[in-house]
Amino acid sequence: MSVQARDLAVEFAYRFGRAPTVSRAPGRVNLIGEHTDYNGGFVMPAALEFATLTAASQRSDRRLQVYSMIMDETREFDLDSPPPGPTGDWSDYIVGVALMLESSGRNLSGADLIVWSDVPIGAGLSSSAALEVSCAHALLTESGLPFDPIEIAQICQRAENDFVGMRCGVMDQYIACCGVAGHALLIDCRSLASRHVAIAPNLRLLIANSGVRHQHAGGEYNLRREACEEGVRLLSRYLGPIQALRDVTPQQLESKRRKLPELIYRRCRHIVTENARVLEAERALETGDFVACGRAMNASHLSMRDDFEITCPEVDMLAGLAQNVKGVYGSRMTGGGFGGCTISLIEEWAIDKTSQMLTDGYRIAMGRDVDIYVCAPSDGAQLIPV
Ligand code: GAF
Repeated sequence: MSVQARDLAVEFAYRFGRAPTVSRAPGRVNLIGEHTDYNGGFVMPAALEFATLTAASQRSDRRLQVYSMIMDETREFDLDSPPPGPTGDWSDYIVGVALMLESSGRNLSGADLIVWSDVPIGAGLSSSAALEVSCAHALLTESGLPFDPIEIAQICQRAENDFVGMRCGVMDQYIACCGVAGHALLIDCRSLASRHVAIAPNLRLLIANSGVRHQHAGGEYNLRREACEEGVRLLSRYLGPIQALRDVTPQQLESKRRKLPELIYRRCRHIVTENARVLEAERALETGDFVACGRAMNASHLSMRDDFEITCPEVDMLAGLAQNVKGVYGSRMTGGGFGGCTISLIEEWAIDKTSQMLTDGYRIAMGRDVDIYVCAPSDGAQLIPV
């Protein structure tokens, strides 16, 4: 079901008897740079056309009443006596955002909200960040407060880190806030500066959803983060005061290889080589060297598979199938890992062939169906006309 802002406004008027504003925040696909964000490094995501819409209208009290059209469920909270911790419910993201906005010094009004989304859930396309950012945008709008994109991205990240319990980096919230149509963003996750990277008009981003759902909170994702922190702790004995793996070059890491446990070494190698690949991919896209960009994407997949160990047979299969199709420059898993989607950088004329090869190959090899989305990068969070 595709819901437009107008449909949401009609539903809102039916439930709450007044007209809402509608805020939109997109999901994302990451072209390259996986798990580098929480290591102070580089990422290159693009905002998707898939998005979460939040219809909202201010209340005179400090209550939040939220109806999810996807879940067909309503939740209510009082901003003055909020739940003490997460409950594992979809509403955790909204409560977390409201609490973090308040603890940043913003005084929110109560609001009635309806949320709807077409970002596939658990597919590594950042449905959580889209929900967080679209609700943050709606709550700020209804409270008459400005939306400062980079600061709000950090606040939404904090909601996920400190309330939901998932120690994610800032990439997903950043691109949901700051995405630019037609472009990927090269984000420096330490300085939080970004550059626009145009996606040439002849290229398409083809996303293949393996249907294997990832589960991040509290699991393997946080373990990868701990391994990186251990790497920093051990390496700083030899390399001086490094803050993050961002500060380590591939050469430095190689020179200290024997000082590290094998597993920690491989985790670190993924991060330091991935940072270099992001910058190479940016250079390649800027100069029209799509072959070099694709090479970096393919190498990224191998690094995630062998060093960081965050892929699974299904996404390995999809990346491998795409890499062998004419007109595909590169293909890799995108997102946090353990399932989800691949992204392939392809020529527009190769869409049909690639889709067919993935569909047939995946069914034969894995006995299941792949979902394919061809997307154009969209804008970040904004109010949309009703
Ligand atoms: C998830 C996280 F939320 C991001 O911060 C990032 O670490 C990503 O996994 C991996 O690159 O989407």
